[in-house]
Amino acid sequence: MVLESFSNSLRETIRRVSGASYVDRSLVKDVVRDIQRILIRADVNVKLALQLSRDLENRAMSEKPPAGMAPQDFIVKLIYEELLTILGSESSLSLSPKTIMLVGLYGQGKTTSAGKLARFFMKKGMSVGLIAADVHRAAAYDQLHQISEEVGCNFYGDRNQKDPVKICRAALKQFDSLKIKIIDTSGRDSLDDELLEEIKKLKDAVRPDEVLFVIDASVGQQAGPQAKKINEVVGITGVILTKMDGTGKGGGALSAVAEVKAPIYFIGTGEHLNDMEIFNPKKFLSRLLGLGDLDALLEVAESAEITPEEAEKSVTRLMSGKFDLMDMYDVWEKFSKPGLIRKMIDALPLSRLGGPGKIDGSTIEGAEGKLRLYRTILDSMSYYEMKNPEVLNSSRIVRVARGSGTSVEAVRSLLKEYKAMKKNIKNLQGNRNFKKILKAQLRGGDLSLENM
Ligand SMILES: Nc1nc2c(ncn2[C@@H]2O[C@H](COP(=O)(O)OP(=O)(O)OP(=O)(O)O)[C@@H](O)[C@H]2O)c(=O)[nH]1
Ligand SMILES: [Mg+2]
Repeated sequence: MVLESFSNSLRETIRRVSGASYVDRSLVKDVVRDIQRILIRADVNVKLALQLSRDLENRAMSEKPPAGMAPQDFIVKLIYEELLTILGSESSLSLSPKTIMLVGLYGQGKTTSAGKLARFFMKKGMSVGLIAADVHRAAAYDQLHQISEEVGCNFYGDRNQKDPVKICRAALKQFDSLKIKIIDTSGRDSLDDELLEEIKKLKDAVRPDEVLFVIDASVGQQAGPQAKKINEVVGITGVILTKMDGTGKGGGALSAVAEVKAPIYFIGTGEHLNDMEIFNPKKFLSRLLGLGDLDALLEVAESAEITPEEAEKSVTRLMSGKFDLMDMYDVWEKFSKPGLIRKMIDALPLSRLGGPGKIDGSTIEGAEGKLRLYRTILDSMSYYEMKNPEVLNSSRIVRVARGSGTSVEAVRSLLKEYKAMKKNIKNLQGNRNFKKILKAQLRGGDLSLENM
């Protein structure tokens, strides 16, 4: 995977910051130096790496953590925010009808991406036409034609026509009723005036809504100047970063993206036409850093309601494994606001939950309803029972069920859940990341251990 070593070293740095007993000038200096070295090693443009590390240092030295946020977490937040500036703004390609022109050098993945885009829009129920405007490579026509058959979309090409402008004019006329038109253009092995001239002419004639720059994630330092030049000539509106499944350093392509300041819309993750993902810079970076949806966590932490000391106390108690029904009640009473379970789950790294899509809306609604029911049951227990759940035998269970106006099954299911929760907490003991998430959630007044 591209960026793997980049990711590993960044994670290492994050771990070092999180694990530091306090934050001082020398830690900040060390971290800034680390980040700078990691960026340069990943092939990020030196100027950009220096700028970023300088900004990071300035912010770390001058800004104060918001109330309730530990200085360590604050430094992690700054690293995250500064790295995000390289990845560009968050923006997705709209689904309105449009003409898209793909540009880039030889072999970067333009033709493949044209097919992937076609499939993407087809899946959204939109009609698509692919236009073969690469007049230089003899096999280009056949390649795109074959892709259009695989995708099941319209195709326009003319083997005998050597002027891409004429091809596009005819194609757009024929495709007038289609929602999406995608133009595949020629590449060159280096950026020459001929290519620039060709794509400029084409752009002026066609006036596409989007000019997408296709770039292989593993290209090195030459990526920046290439992107800059193409941007000057045709104005890049978005980027498709291909071959993210490859073994490159990735920093060169990212520098190019930072240079043109256009959003990355998609990343290519394989040769197959399904291997394309919508790019979300925040999610991508959080994954790279191994932090789950850090942004959501930080938002929660920022709306601090209880003091860090209180949060620390609760977390320490939960993590100690001494967890009785009183604790469970405490947690539920404090944190059973509607909507918060979703937030908590969304903020967790997906891997810990067994992959995306596992937890849907109805599960969450169910969890919230159950939470209310369980609180009613707990209200009918004595303090002694809550501190010593093991004394809850059949007769006590019947009494609690009656007292709370619920059922024996409901009480038993609460006890079952309590046991499972206790076991989960035991299993998660010592997991630093979990502790951090928990702490942040507690500070924000949001916690449910349901579904974990
Ligand atoms: N692994 C991987 N391979 C890719 C990806 N995208 C494209 N490729 C491969 O890269 C090679 C070049 O892709 P093309 O789509 O032909 O590139 P192009 O920019 O159209 O190339 P020219 O038309 O020659 O300028 C092909 O072998 C593709 O299968 C990707 O995301 N991952
Ligand atoms: Mg091509």
